[in-house]
Amino acid sequence: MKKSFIYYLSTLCLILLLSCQQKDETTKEQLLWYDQPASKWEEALPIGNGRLGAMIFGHPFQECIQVNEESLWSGAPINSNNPKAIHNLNKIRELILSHQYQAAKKLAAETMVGTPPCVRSYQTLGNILLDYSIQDTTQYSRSLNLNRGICTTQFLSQGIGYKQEVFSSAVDNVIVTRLSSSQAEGLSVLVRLTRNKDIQLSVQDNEIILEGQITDEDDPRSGPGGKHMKFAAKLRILHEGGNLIAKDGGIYIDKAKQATLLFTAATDYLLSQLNFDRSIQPLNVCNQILEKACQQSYDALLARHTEDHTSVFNRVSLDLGETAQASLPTNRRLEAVKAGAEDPDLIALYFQYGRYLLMNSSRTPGVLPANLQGIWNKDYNAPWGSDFHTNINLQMNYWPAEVCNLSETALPLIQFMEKLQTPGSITAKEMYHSRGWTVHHLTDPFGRTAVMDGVWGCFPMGGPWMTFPIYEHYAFTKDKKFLEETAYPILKSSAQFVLDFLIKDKKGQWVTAPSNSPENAYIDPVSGKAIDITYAATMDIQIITELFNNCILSSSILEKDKAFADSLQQVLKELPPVKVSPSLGGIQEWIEDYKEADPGHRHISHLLGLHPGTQITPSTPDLFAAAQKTIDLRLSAGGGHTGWSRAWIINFYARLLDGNNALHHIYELLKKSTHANLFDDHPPFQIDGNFGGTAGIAEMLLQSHAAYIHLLPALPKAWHTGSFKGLKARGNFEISCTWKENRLQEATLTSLAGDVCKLRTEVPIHIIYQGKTIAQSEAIVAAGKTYHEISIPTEINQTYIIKTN
Ligand code: FUC
Repeated sequence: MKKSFIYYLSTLCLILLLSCQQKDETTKEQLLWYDQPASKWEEALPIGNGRLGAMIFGHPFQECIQVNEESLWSGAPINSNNPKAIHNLNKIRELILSHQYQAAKKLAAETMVGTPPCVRSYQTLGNILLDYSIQDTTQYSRSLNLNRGICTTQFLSQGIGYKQEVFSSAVDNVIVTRLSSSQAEGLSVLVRLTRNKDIQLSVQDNEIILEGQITDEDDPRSGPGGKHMKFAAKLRILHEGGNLIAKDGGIYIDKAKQATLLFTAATDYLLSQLNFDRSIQPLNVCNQILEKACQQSYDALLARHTEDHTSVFNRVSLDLGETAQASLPTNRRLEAVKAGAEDPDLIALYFQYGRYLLMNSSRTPGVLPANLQGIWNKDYNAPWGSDFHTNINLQMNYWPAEVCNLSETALPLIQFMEKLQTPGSITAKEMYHSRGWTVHHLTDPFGRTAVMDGVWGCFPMGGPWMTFPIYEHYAFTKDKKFLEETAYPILKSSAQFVLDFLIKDKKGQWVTAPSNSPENAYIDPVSGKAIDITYAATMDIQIITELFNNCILSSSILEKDKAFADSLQQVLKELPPVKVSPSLGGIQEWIEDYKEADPGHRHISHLLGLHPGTQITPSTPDLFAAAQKTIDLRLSAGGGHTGWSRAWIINFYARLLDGNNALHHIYELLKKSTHANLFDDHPPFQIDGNFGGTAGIAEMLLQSHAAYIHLLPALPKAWHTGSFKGLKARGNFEISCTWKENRLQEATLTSLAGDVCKLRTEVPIHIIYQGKTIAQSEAIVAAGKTYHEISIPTEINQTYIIKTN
């Protein structure tokens, strides 16, 4: 590709042009853009509609659009609860409580780990390949417009201009690819659909049809093989000018002016059964979707998609200030950051990209939550199966959902959890003789809830932890019907599991056993060896506290189940306290002050109470200070080395009200754990870091977990001037805010539920409603610092202006 000054100028003009298209007055268009095609998958650009995802390479000669359908998984439902578990549970507990950890671990490995212990993998659907009959190009650019959800590739070749636009429409349930040329008869391209495994392909007139069924091999780790999920995909070509010719297993578009490719896919997976439903004919589903979509012109498809996408995406904007790098291609901006440059606008782009990725991997028409890779996966055997990991990763995926004004993205997770209660209650009963439901450290779309992988998978608190986003959905939306009909039954059932699972230790405290602090180990004082099995790891206590508090609050809001709530309250009093480690000064991770086996471990589970939990705040100064110490210790021993671990650290610093350190770790995330397409690099690609990073940025600007809304709680020095629009706070408040020279200027708060609003700021403020000042803040001191607080009753759907004095 030629590079010259003129080329750069023209590319820049192109980008400016792109970003001006359909510009909403208040929203600066967010673009990822490049002057080279993607040379590998981690440089390609993602689109999605919650169900159909695609990665677009933007290659001018041999384009590859790798496609996914969210439910296309290998494997099948299996009850893999180890039948020996229940007969050995008491013995394992006795061994643990008498500190015979090695023997406990051995017995747990023999009797608790699932049979079989592994899930299979989320799989790629295949590739749409486009071979253009051209050799060289100039003025190449490709971009992803986050506001509109459109990926555009443009270039010139021998005087002809080419443009490819791809979007995944949630409204019409199709991926639309528009190919156009600047000349009549200018577009000649061979279109193919490929997959290496388990399919049959056929071409009929203007359609390429793929039908398949995943065939799994027998595997002692993953279970019996067989003919499993059925799937189909269909691509229809609508061309303007020229001819279509069947060729090389695909369709050659010969000398057209432009063409529209409509693509859809389906499987016979049914969420309500967590299983295949053989009455579903995937090809029929594809036909129905395509017939409907074909009734729309390309312009109508585009307009419907854009309207829908922008209505969700444009709810939030963020301006952190710009530097000269803002006009560079995204990969160069990232390289500059890796070389030490600051680029606040790249951070704003990263934030918006996280929102974009969440809305495109977790919304209707999709039914499943965002997995380890969202919905984007190129492999048949993805890293960790691209599964739903429930000891941090799936939880992290949903941290931005509510605060970033994407409440509906939480619904696929919540619906999935509703269904998971069925196998989860079988696990609770068969393994632990408990009521309620749970899941251990991972699951798949077939609802595997047993102990998976190995002894470190003995994490029965996975289920209770999974319930946090359900209560958060209520706290942010104040939807009482949702609380009553959906949230509370799941929370209550989870709490019932905990009640039955808890046992008394020798001190008379309620404890979990077996337990672990996810994937970490300590030095067993008896054997001197690293071991991971324990009782009442600090994280368990914090999870139970959050869950029980959420249940107690729900019961009081719904005015029901008082006796049950009282029983939870009683148990809360008898849990071991969260302690400061006498030897280290940080939060103690284990029930005893054991020596750490891996002081720089990526999981920092014992800080769950700081984030995402609500138990460690400035109102608990000793724990607050110890949490800070914990992070220092982890970092000084090399912690934070995976993308998601770094992202969690950003959230921790935000909650510690330390904006400068939070910002430092945003830059570390960009420098060490980010691909050229801004995908998080665990390594390899894992999407949780994107979502955790996005949530962390929001958490620096607005917090509401501690019974008040804290405006700009962790603003770093370097973000001296900026603004955000449309973030959400608990209580269903929508908030916009501007600041200048590191000082709050003005904020507006719209009350969408008419709740009482309590605000905390660093500067004195007053509130104006209908032109009149209705309240003045009062100074308070918390954690040794002066803040200003104000509390007002609000009217539903009314906006209040917050001004500094
Ligand atoms: C947990 C983490 C790993 C990885 C995996 C998918 O097991 O400890 O780092 O993120 O999930």
